[in-house]
This record gives sequence, structure tokens and C-alpha cells, in this order.
Amino acid sequence: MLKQRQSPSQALPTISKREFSRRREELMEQMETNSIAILPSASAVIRNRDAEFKYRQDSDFHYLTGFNEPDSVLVLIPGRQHGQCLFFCRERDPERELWDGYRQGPEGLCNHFGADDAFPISDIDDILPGLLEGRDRVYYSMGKRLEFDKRIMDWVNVLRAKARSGAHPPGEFSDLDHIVHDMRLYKSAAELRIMQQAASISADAHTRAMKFCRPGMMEYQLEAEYLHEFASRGAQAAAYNSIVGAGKNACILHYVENNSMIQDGDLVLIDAGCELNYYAADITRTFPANGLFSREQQALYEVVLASQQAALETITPGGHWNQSHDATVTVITQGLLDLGILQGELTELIEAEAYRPFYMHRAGHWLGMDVHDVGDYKVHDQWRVLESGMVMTVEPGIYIAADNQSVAAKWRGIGIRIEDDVAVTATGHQVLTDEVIKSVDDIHQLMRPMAAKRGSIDPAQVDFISDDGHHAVPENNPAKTQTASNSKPSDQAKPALKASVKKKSIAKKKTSAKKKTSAKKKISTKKKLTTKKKAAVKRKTAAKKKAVAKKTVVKKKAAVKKKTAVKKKAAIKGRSKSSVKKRVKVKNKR
Ligand SMILES: [Mn+2]
Repeated sequence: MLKQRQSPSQALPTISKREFSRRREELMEQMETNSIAILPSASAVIRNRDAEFKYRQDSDFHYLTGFNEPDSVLVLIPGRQHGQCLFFCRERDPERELWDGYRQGPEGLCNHFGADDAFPISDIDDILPGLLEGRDRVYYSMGKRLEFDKRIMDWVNVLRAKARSGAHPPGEFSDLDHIVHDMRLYKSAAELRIMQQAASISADAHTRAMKFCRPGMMEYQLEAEYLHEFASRGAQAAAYNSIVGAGKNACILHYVENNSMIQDGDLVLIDAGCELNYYAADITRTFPANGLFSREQQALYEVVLASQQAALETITPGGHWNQSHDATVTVITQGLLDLGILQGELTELIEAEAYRPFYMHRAGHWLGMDVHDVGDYKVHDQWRVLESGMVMTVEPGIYIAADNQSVAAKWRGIGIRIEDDVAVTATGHQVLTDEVIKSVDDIHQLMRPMAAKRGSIDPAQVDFISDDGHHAVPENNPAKTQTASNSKPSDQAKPALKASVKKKSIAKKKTSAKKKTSAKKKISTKKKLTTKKKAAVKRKTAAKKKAVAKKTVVKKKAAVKKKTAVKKKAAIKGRSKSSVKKRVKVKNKR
């Protein structure tokens, strides 16, 4: 249901007018009697001098209205006879609209956005105190917009000043965020359709980057490939500043300068996702600039990938928020132990958080209209129990700082993160971003044809890296074969192999030349491999890998399970959506 790919010519999924109105009704149902909710829009923000940042509506405001103009205020008064849903907005103004674009005006809000009544924003000081008058409670999120906070207090003070003449100022304030953010945590079918589409566009952008990447490029040039894919597919923006970090830049978690040259032998870490109709995708992939992982890069990559797989397996309704993080910690710590980067005993290392110099962030976050989406991670000091409709990222990583003297030099400066977006379903989970590859084999397969065509890979290095013979011989690209066997230096940067690799490769080159002539003959027969056979081979290797991953995971899981079982029991007991809501109410009552 979630997985419908759409061509750009088809309409992109949206939220219906009815769903926006349903959200307002749901919010009003949760408000106390005789109360009022006030929610201002985002303000336009100056970038420099006369130029503004591209306007982006506040997520809560958009969630409840679908209305994306600045200088607007939503007012909800449940049970009010003369209309419950009121708006303040900019008036129509032909001259201003000539400069700044179309405005809906109060009439447009009544006609198209479900307003019971709407007023010019310039009249708000005259009208709002009257709407506050006689209400017991105001739902408003204090502390986010200081200027608007002050106006709220001014309006309340107008009433307080008139108290002697019988005015009834509201006596209580409640946090509006608390209700709205809990609603936003549970995604509707329509929201999931948009998120799937945002995920698909972002996945394709990552595939595009892998195809375009080559040593010698600038990081921002690779970023441009993402922005191209986002914009040309109808996404309005990148959901956050794209991180394109080559080599040791990958170890800077929020690296957004993206202005270094991508070197041969670098891994490139890219954390990028689009925003489509106010919903974010958030994907990270890490791949070798030249299309081939080095031994060390691959070894660390496989650990991160296995930890992500272990985390994904924990995501199911009834499980709790922190299980996926615990799973990544266990697999990563074990992996660092296996590689000799950590020494000691697994449980002790986990207890001491020995992994933290290499894995210093959480395994994920809620995802939705905001990339780090709203919603509590704990309820009453217990990790949140997962329920259908929640969407989260799973993004373990290993980062070995270039100046970390405590590990062998060969590991330093390698940064890896793998991130996917996952929706909790009624029976388990669905990975929204599985259209972009992440296994080492798949990355080699996708990138090698391009890399070989560009001549940026030394054929001897190919032999050096692959030990299963699978990648030693190009299978399905005659152009690639030619480049490889001719060893023709192209005008693209030919890699300067490191001395140690060079020595090995000279010896190997001789034997590999022989191999290649026989391999060439084999190609014609190999080519005839039916797609069926190829698929079978792929399945086999995938199954093999899974089994290996599972084996290690199972061991580790047992330990984690023990620890979490007690916590889980407590958490599962009576933590449904409705009980959360009740708690919200209880909290608000205080
Ligand atoms: Mn993320």
C-alpha cells in the first residue's frame, strides 16, 4: 500500500482538505471545555538586507490548516456558537500581490481552508481580547516566539485591566505543543503516502549520486546531483542541509560545508533527503568514491550494516523506542572488538560505553514534517512503546577520527553511517527507503561499471580487493572490459596508488593479465547467464550474509533481551494511544 511509485507526470500525494479539518476536530476534542487555542504562523525571515529566506510554514500550523502564508493566526474555540475555527490573515492587496504573490485573504480562508470566520491580521488587537474574554484556559505554546508571547500577554492584560468592570480573563495556560505533537507522531495513510514518495525521490537521488561520483569531484558538485533530483521530481526543498563528507570529513557529524575535493580512496558519506509537501525523508549512504571499498573500509562498513539490520529487526508494534539503539550498540561494540579496535569483554565495554568515541549519537529519531520530528521518546520515564503509524530513522555509524592515536593508523579518518526511514506497521515495520542499495556487493555492482568506464580504477586494484573472484572480472559491461584490459590511462584522474598497494599490484598485474584473457573468453558465456540464474546467485549471497549477520546478532540479542525484558514488561502494560492521550490531559490539568 505504501509502495506506489509515481512518475513525475502523476499528481504527487497531498493531504486532503477533509484531513486538515479532521485534525482540528481531533485537537478540539482534547481541549478542556470553555477553552481557546491560539497558533501563529511562521514569520518571514530576512536572509540579508532585502532578501528573505524562502518561506516555510511552521509545521504545527501547516498540520492544522494546510495554509502557508505568513502573518496568519489560527484560533480554535471548541463549542463556540458563532464558529469554532477562526483565522487572521493578510488581506487581499492587488499592489502587494503584484510584488509578493497571491494572497488568499479572509474570503479565501473561508472558501478553501475550512474557516468558520476569518479577519484581517491588522484587526487582531481589536478582536482577540474579545475572543479570550470568558474562556477559562488558553492553549498556546509559550517560549517559541517571544514577540508573539508578549502580544498574548498584552491581550490577556487588556482583560485583566477590565476585571473590575466584570471582564473574565483566562486563568490558565496549557501547552498546545503537547497535544499537537502527540497527534503528529501517528501518521495517517495519506501522510505515509507522502512520506513514501519523499523517500523514493531521496532514494533515487542517492542512486544518482553513486552513479555520478568520481574522485576529483568537489563535494558540492555531488550535492548538486541531489538538489537536481529533488527539484526535478517535485520536492520543494531539501529537508535539511545536505551533508556530503568525503574522507575524514565524514567523521564530522554535521558537516555541511561540502567544499572539499573528493579523493581517490575516500569514502563519501552523504546524509540528504528531500521535503515533499511538508514531509521529510532522511537517508544516509556511505560509498567509496572510486567504486571499490578498501579492506578496512569494507570491514567497518559491514559492522555498521549488520548493526542497522539488527536494529531494524527490533522495530515492531509493542517493542519500545530504545531497543533499536541497544541493538546497534551491541553489534557495533562486538564489531570493534572483532577488528581489534576495542579490547576487552563485550558486556563490560558496553557498560563502560567504550563505543562512544566511535559511535557518539543515537540510532535514530522520529521522522515526519520535521526531520527530527516531534513526539515524546519517553512517557512517564519509560521508553515509548512503538505503535502502528510511527515513523523513525535507523542510522548507526562508526567514525574513527583522523587524529585518534589510540587505534591503528589504517582505521583513522574513516566515517560511516547508514540511515533508513522506517514506518511501524500493524504487524512489524516497513522500510520506506529500501529503493537505494546498501550492501557492499550492490554498491560495487552499481558503481564499478561507471568507475571502470572512467578509467579511475586500476585493474590490479580490482584483483587486490576482491577475493571471491566475483568482482575481478567485469560481467556485463564490454566497455569496461576493454578499459580494464588495455589499462588505458583516461583523462580522468588515474589513482595514485599507495606504495604498499602498488607493490602488490605489480606482482598481481602479471597474473591478472593472464586471467583477463581467459576471463574475456568467459565473458561471452557469462553474459548468457539468464537473469534467473543471476537472481538466484544474488539471493544465495544475500541469504548467506543474513545468516551470518543473524548468527552474531542472536548471541548479542540474548544479552540485550535479558536486560530490556523487565523494562519492556512495564512499558507494554497499558500504554496505548488513548492512555497516552489521557496522560496528556492529566498533565494539562495540572
Ligand atoms: Mn537522521
